[in-house]
Amino acid sequence: MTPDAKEVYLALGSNMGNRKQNLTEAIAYLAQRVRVARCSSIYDTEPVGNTDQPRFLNMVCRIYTSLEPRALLSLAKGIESKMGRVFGKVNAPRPIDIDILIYRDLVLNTPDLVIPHPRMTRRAFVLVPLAEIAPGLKHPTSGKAIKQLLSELPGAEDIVKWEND
Ligand code: PH2
Ligand code: MG
Ligand code: MG
Repeated sequence: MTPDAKEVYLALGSNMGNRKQNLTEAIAYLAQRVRVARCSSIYDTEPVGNTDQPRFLNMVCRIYTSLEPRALLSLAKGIESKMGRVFGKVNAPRPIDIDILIYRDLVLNTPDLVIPHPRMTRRAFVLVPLAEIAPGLKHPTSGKAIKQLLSELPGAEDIVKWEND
């Protein structure tokens, strides 16, 4: 590992096309540029927000990278475009969405990039897989461990471990 590699958590989601294959392909693209250390199980999740769209497959990965946050965001957006994501419509179905959840202990508030991800503490489709691989990880702004944040969720989201399509 390069000495300046940072521990970063990414969320991956797909609700268009072959969802499993899309996750696998996105991880392969990521692995060309960063070290993908560990990924969670895959979860089949009901759409949150715009509920009038297909169910998602979601997972999270711990990666190590020396890319700065903005460069990592560009990498993620580049992979999303390469995989056929059309930008413009907010919360429309997408073959792949790659979000930066946590970048070490960094707190960043800019118009186009907010870290930690501003909605992660409210979303079971993020916290369930994240608690699987990093239960004791401290969320930088709340100071709470991931498993604590998960225990505080109302638990209304429908999330099942994914077996097959
Ligand atoms: N992503 C969204 C909005 N809603 N719902 C689920 N279940 N999974 C997602 O990845 C997701 C969502 C915006 O990025
Ligand atoms: Mg997202
Ligand atoms: Mg996104």
